[in-house]
Amino acid sequence: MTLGKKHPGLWAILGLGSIGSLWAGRFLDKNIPVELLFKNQTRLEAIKNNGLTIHQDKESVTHHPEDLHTCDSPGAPIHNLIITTKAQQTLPALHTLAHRINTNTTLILLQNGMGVAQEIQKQLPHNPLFLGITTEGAYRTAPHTVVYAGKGDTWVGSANMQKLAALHTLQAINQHCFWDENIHPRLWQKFAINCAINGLTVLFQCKNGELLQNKQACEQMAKICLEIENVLNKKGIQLSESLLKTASNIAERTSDNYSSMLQDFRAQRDLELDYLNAYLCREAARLNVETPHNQALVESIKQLTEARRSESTKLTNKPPFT
Ligand code: KPL
Repeated sequence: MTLGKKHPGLWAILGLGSIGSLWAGRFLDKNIPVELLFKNQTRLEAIKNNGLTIHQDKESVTHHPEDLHTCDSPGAPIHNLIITTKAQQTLPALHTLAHRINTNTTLILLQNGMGVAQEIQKQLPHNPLFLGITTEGAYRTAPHTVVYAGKGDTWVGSANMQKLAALHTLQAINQHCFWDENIHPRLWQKFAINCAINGLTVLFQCKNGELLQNKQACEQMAKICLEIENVLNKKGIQLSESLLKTASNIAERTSDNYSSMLQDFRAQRDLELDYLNAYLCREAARLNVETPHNQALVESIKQLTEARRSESTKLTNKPPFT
């Protein structure tokens, strides 16, 4: 397939975490030129030196992408930008990349959480903006190695009523990528599931499935889910079954996974909390809905993060041989 070959700079991926790497692998598999954009030189070097390896079903493929740049490098305007950064990293990354974005740059946001799309629309009100959500599961075992742990579907829709001209390319490289005329309910459903599971796995320091074996976690999940449902109801978003039931099923189906938030916590990365449960609480306050259990969860995770931060500062500052 030579799709896009005559148009260098047509596609770029910002954020080479696990989902970004899967998409990068798909472009490279089909020989469609894609530029990979990194925040800093460290991960760029890791992939440049080792290639990008994707493990799937006991097989692995190593790609050797050539078009690797940091966001601050000079370059031509980007036509289609797939953004797979963590929510909290998105605006700073787009800011560094601003010299390569013009009003024709199509932005496709594929990440967990809520709130970034509004932030982008404030900064780049004229750009075609598309929002995606995926049920694929993947995790990194090294800066240049990704395990494709669970097949799933990716849904994309418009944030501002536009048509995605390049959808055919996404669908040509991923047959499980679908268009959704009204993506918002789907985004809210995924958001609700992430709010119900991710924070609790950090609080209880456990795999998704272990939440269901812990009485205290189950009780907390039930209360958190009720509050989330109240917010969704107020927004007119219908769920096909109770959130507790859906979240429990997902926790069961992904029982052996560490949630993305727990992975971030353990790797000492910033958490998506502001775009998950904290976002929910802000939205709830706006709509006059009470969310004390979500609020308490947010506070507890902030305390845990703070405690871990001061612990690691203490360790780094410790004189040797004491
Ligand atoms: O999407 C997820 C995540 O970890 O972010 C869940 C559904 C919780 C699966 O791990």
